[in-house]
This record gives sequence, C-alpha cells and structure tokens, in this order.
Amino acid sequence: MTDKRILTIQDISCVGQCSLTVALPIISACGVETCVLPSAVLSTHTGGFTGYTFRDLTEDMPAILKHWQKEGIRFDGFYTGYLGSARQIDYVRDIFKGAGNPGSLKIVDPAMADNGQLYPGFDAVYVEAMKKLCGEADIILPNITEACLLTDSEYKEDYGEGDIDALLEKLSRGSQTVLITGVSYAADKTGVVVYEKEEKRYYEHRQIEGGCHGTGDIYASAFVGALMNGHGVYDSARIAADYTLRCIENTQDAGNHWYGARFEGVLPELIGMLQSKS
Ligand code: PXL
Repeated sequence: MTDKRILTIQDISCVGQCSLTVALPIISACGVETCVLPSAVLSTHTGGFTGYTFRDLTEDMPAILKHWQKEGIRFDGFYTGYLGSARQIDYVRDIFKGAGNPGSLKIVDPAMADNGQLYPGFDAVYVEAMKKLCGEADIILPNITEACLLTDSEYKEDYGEGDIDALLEKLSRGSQTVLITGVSYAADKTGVVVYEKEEKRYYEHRQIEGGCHGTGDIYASAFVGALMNGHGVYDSARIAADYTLRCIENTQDAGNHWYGARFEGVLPELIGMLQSKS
C-alpha cells in the first residue's frame, strides 16, 4: 500500500482489455490511488477489430487541467499510454508541467507501434510529438518498434545486443531511464532491457508462442504499480514481466481470446509479488 496518487492518461477501449480498462484495475489493485484522463473513447481497440468508433477527447483536456489547478489537485506520478492525437500530446506536456507535485515521476509508454508497424491512424507527425513527450519523461518503456521510431533507426526482425545497445544509447540521451520490452536474444526466450544510471541489465524469461494483444499495457501498468510501492526500477521491471507472463498463461487455456489477456484472475499473484522482497 502507498499514499501516492497517480494520473494515467490513455484511451478507453470499451472492449478489448487494453489501455485504461487494464491500467485502472491493475494500478488500483497495487494499492495506488489511480486517477484517469481518457484520451479518446473507442468501441474496441484497433488491433484486429474493424469499423470501431473513435471519439477524440483532445479538446476537453485544457479545461480539465484548468479545473484541477483551481481545485489544487496535483499528482505524484504520471503514466501515459495510447494518446489520441499529436496535438493532444502537447496538452499532456502542459499537464506534466501544471499538475505535478514536486518530484513527480513521469512515465511514458509511447504506445504507437508493434511488429515494425505504426498502429492504424498514427503518422510521422504523431511520432515527432511522441519524441518530445519521451524527452520530458523520467522513464520510458518502448518496445523495439517504438524504440526504432523514436530514434529514426531501421527496424530489423533480426537484431543482436549491439543493435539494442545503439537504441539505448540514443534513447537515454537526456539521462532518462529506459526499458525496452520484448527483447529476445534466444529461441523461446524474451525479456526486458533496463537501462538506469548508465547501467544496463537484462531480465530474460520464457516466451510463450502466439502472445496476445494488450500485454504491453499490462506490463506498463504492473511496472507503475510496483514502482509506486517503492520497488526499484529493475525489480519493478522483473515483477511486471513475471505478472505479464502469468496473464498470458492464464489466457492460453481460454479458447478464442485473441483480443486481450485475462489479467483479472491472476491479480492476487501480482499483489503477492509486490509483497515479496527481491
Ligand atoms: O494496447 C495498445 C493500444 C491501446 N489502445 C488502443 C489500441 C492499442 C493497440 O492497438 O488500438 C485503442
């Protein structure tokens, strides 16, 4: 448990077990007061569904910030995920500046791409705006595709440690802490590279065939929950990886559940992981 209050800014996909419908329950279960700012409302996420609705909430953001400022509402941490538009990213930067307690932590998951491709609806302008937001963050959590986009690097299916080091070197300019997720150097293995205070560590675990949608959001939310509970960055990265793996395992026997991971039933395990010391 902690008395920290965090604001998470990302979309509500009404159906699809991602973004806010994952972040709010996971971070709350970690005992952290979780305030939300929906960036957009979609009928489903965009990864595999067609014909979804999309209501962009960019225009609501300045008035929301103004109201919080009038009420003296401030946050100990910010965690951003999928954002609705490039202009919205500028408003998010205003919120970082205008609604944080002293020393508030800014965690940015530049959720915009995977498997070498931008998500539908995003373009080069959005990538440029996301670069700026990442430049103002304390911790960023890109996957390899996002890391390549943020650094103007070529995306390769086959990569080695040297390629990941080159990405880390570029991403960490500005002395941020960087976690690159989904880094695999061996068959049946994957993991997260954690770069903090010029030290690189790698947490490797088994890779489950097939995977499922929304695991990046589960990972980032569990990471935020662990960090807000006082775990260090590497320890939080490890806890988040172990929990995400359990969510995927819990989904494998669920039949046709391609659109998301069943994170709910294994939440008690995450709470147990938070309580154990590394
Ligand atoms: O999980 C990332 C994500 C979040 N929100 C929306 C998405 C996606 C990935 O496709 O479409 C709306």
